Amino acid sequence: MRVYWHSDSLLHDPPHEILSGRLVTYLESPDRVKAIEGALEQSDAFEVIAAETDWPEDIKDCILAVHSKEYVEYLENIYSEWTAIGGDKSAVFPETFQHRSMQSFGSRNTNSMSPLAKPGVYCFDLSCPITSHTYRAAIASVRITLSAARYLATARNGSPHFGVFALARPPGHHTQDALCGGYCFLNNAAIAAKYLLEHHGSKCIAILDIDYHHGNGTQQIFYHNPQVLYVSLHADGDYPYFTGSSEERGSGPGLGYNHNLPLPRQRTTDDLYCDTLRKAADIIQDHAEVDYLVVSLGVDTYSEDPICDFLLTQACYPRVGEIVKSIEKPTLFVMEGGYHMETLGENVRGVLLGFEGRR
Ligand code: OKS
Ligand code: ZN
Repeated sequence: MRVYWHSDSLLHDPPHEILSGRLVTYLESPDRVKAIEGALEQSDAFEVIAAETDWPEDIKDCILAVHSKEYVEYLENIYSEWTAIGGDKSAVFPETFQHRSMQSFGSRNTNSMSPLAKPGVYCFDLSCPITSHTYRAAIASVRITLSAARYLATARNGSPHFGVFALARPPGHHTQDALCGGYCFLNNAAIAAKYLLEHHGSKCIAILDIDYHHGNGTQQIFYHNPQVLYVSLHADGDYPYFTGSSEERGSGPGLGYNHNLPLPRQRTTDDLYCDTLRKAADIIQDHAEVDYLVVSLGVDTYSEDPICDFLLTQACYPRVGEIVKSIEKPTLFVMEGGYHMETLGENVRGVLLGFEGRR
């Protein structure tokens, strides 16, 4: 299986975040990429490739098919605006959040706002500090994902089990059209889905999100869109807290194209997880029009992960890969979460080898 990565994705390295009120070292560290790459290089099943720099379609247009221009300009420019008025040089952090009850006095154009105010419009939490290199890293993450998507669309050899892995970082599934959070700046999986629809003649994409957390961003981006079927397994009632209920089914023409399968914290075992994943696979297979599968791959479902309350063992990951394989679609795996450094690489490798029918 081909694996795409890019060294620029390591440049995003914020000093800290706030987790349950504590100032801690940033969990979503560049070492994650090195750990995953190291584990994949131990197997001859993988070929690791640097994402190409020449991109025929304009990468910016692909991003703007998902995210607003104002939001992308925020990511690009806020660090210099913030430091110019004396903000801390390590990273931009929100100082306030524009709560919905504070929006009723006429919405001002964010261009006229102080650099101290903008993060409160474009961020929903404190996990998206923007350093001098964050924008560049986020673009690299998109480049990785689009390179993998293009390879999937052009080089697939007719086998229904054809897969490719985008070792993307920073992750993406929490980013909405104009709102970042949860370590995510640009929604890689959503951008890839749009790219396959608009540039490779796809009629319908399924996004299967198996990260521990609900992908509120991907859900929001495609909530009204019947061309993208979003199916998510995630911890019930955990971060990002306000989304992920099974009652969120899509809206307007998108009604019926959003499926949330929340799982109980403290009680989700390998068997319950795999049974639920088979239900997700059935939902996707019920939509014969799906021509590509995008998997938002998080392995923060592992029991030892620092922010996980499931009971999964490492033996679960090859089983997850086999179930994804059973969907029988050309498949783009896109990296999302996973923070237990000792097992992160092995667990990702387990999923991908399970998909390939190997050990
Ligand atoms: C608080 C961070 C809370 C957890 C963020 C979860 C990120 C993730 N600063 N999403 O899939 O793994
Ligand atoms: Zn996660």
